[in-house]
Amino acid sequence: MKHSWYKEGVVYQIYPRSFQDSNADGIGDLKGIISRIDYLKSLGISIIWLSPVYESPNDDNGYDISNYKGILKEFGTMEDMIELIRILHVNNIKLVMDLVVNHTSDEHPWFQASLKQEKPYDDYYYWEKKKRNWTSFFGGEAWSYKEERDEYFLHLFSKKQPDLNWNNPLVREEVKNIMRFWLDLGVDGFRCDVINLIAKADGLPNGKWSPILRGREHYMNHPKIHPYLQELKNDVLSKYNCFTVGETAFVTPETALSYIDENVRELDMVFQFEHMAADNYFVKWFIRKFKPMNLKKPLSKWQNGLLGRGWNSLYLENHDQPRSISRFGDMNFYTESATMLATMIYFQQGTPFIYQGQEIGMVNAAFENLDDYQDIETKNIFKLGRKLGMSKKRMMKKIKMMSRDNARTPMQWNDSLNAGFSQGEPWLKLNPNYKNINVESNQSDKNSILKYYQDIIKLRKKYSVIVYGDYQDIEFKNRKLYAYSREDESNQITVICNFSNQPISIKNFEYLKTEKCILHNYENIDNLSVLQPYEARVYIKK
Ligand code: ISL
Ligand code: CA
Repeated sequence: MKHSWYKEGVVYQIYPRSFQDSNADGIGDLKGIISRIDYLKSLGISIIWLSPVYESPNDDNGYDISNYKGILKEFGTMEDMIELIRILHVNNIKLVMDLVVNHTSDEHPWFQASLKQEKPYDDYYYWEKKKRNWTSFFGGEAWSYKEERDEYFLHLFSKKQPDLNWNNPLVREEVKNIMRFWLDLGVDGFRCDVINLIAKADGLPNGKWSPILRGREHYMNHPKIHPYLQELKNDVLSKYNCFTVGETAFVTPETALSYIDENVRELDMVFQFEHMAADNYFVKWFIRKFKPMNLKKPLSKWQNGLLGRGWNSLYLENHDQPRSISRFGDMNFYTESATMLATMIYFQQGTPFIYQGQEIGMVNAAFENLDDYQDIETKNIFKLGRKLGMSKKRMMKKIKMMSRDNARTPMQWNDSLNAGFSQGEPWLKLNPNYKNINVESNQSDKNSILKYYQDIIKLRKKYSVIVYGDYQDIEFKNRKLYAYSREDESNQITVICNFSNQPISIKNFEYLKTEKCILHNYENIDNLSVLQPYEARVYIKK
């Protein structure tokens, strides 16, 4: 694989609303982020992905943008933003912005003008006399009526997130213009929100029957997307030293390669979602019991599927997903399972993405009361479930496990008021466990999860085999074990993870006794041929 800075870096995702508040209004902000740069440096990360900070009515916490070139007042000013970019760069940290261009807010001036059929905006969105039967990602219909035009418009997400009409060359010019604006300010790339949904089939036909996302065959990875992405690449991205990661639900390695193959590179990498279904039936509300094999299978499929052809993104968490320890770990082996999960994912081939709080072992908040949740998706799904006849209890059980707010509770810095996040009333309740789980408690414990993340990042910088080496599964059929090797011309490493709460015998790995263990998550290795519960080890051939 060709070498690049974004392949060698480690990305840290900041959800600004919940990271650090600087002025006691209960909402995280840009000045708050600036005040925490030392922490980010000490973690060792080299790239930040910042979730949206643009002007927005906040129907979907900033993923509904009303001004792409303005900063939401709650987060600060454009001066703060420019200062953040400057100071990150001084500290050798790059910044990737969230580019949300499948849709805008309905309060964006383009939509307001489109409503009034003002030229040239009349055709910036999808307007139809007859509604289609498509359903939305957040539940309910995806086509809604507007009296002003006596027409229906498309919104794959909330009613306040109308989809942009990418057929319109003017829309594409607007997007390129936004990208240039931010790249010229110095940002180093984009995380492209739901980018594989931007192209819709001509004529917007009705969808075939489906219990979820009816109509999706007319917009998911639609072939028309490729010329659009190539246009962005040729006219803008290729002119800057930047990278893109596309958020692409519903892709296989094959579809992904149509975007990211080293010879195509419409996008530099994608977020795939197949391993996020390890505890559900592809729709997170259809929960199934977690089985390690259901995590290992898709991860290995992606490692093998992209090998030598495309670059992976490595993640277990983001602002849309519940906390990974709660999903895939074990609270009875809290530190062990958290560090095992980190070993399992971050020694694979690809760029690591760490979501804020993951590195200190934050877990699901699992609030009991619906009123404690703020997320529009959570609220909508509750209503929908009730409408379909499901009991309150059943719906709350799902929400406690799967709500996006599990990942959005404020960052836990210390055990003081509001975990050091804010001197005011936080916009979303804290996880009450912040007294024990926080940055400071991690910093003062030499065996903490945070220390382990720091060690992983240091190792990645030291051994390029961790970045670029080829991946190969070991004993794939063993359901309690996740083991693999990474290899390049000069080095070979072996990663072994016990994915169970029982000791397991690993006699076949005795050959490792001649190799050097560079990382493990127990104080000592008592017995080379037995892995303790959730034990993880990384060996390098001497
Ligand atoms: O969050 C999800 C499931 O709980 C996903 O279906 C999610 O909506 C989808 O991956 C798209 O996510 C992105 O776009 C949304 C926004 O709400 C998410 O926060 C964002 O990551 C609309 O912009
Ligand atoms: Ca604030």
